Amino acid sequence: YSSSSPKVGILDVPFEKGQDKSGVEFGPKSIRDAGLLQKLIECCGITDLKDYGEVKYLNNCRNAEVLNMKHYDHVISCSKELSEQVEKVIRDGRICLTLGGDHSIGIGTIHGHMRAKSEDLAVLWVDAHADLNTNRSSHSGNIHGADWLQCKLSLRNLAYIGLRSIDPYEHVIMHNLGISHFDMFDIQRYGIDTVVSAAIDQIDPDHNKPIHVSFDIDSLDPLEAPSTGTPVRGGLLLREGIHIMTAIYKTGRLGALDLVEVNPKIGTQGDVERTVTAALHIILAAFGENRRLIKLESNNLIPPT
Ligand code: 6HN
Ligand code: MN
Ligand code: MN
Ligand code: MN
Repeated sequence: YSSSSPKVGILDVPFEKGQDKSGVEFGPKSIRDAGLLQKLIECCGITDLKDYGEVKYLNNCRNAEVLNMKHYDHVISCSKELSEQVEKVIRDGRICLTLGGDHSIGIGTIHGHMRAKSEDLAVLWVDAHADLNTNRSSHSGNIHGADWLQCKLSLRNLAYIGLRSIDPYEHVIMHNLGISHFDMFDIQRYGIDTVVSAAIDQIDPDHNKPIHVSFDIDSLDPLEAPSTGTPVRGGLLLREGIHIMTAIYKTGRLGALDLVEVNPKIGTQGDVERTVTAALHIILAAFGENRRLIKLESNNLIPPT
């Protein structure tokens, strides 16, 4: 990986209509208020950081009603606009950091990333859930858990880490289509370092593709990140999440990162702070925070006299 710091572009998507709980639309603001931009500069040495602001959309596909897909029209309208914005950020030569919002925004970010770089994109989906339902299989009708298969992404280019709550139908699709997935059992058994290398090897065997990471904060254990809409116990420790992102940083091929499902309206003030700082650490690790510390320390070592 190169030692010069990457150019970064940040997008906010205060979108909440892919799920039922209000508050996730304030995720981007809560992460920014914790000092995101300044920390990217100070802790990761990012010198070229451009703020693209908030993605706003017009709901202009009113006739798009799909059975058992709540707010399908909004999700489609927002995804289209988001896709264009992500494409623009990446065409500007930047890594696109997208702050959600619920996880339905992954439809737009992956689509935009593919348009800017290549359809041969490696996607790592870090989540307690597989988010693989379609309108026919979903029990909840919530799109954050559904249906981004429509994009042209080859399923060989997709791997999951952190799974522990999978609907029966999702498990059937995952196995029938042979989608790589590493659940909590695998992490316990092999350790996070082995799991993340195996995941990267599966989706990017020649180590030459742009990488997209879609990080759902609920992949972390609720002890680490309680303020989220669908917490599931038995999840990743923050240090495991950080390890995943550090491994991605070291590839030097991160093209876009989504950080989604932080809901600052859930839990106590302490819960929210904990969740937001966890999100912050995940993002900073993806941009080399921990690697940089190691480098700085070794440069500053004063030999004994
Ligand atoms: N998330 N599989 C469930 C559903 O509603 O389709 C849960 C999805 C949760 C989505 O937060 O990642
Ligand atoms: Mn998700
Ligand atoms: Mn999830
Ligand atoms: Mn399985």
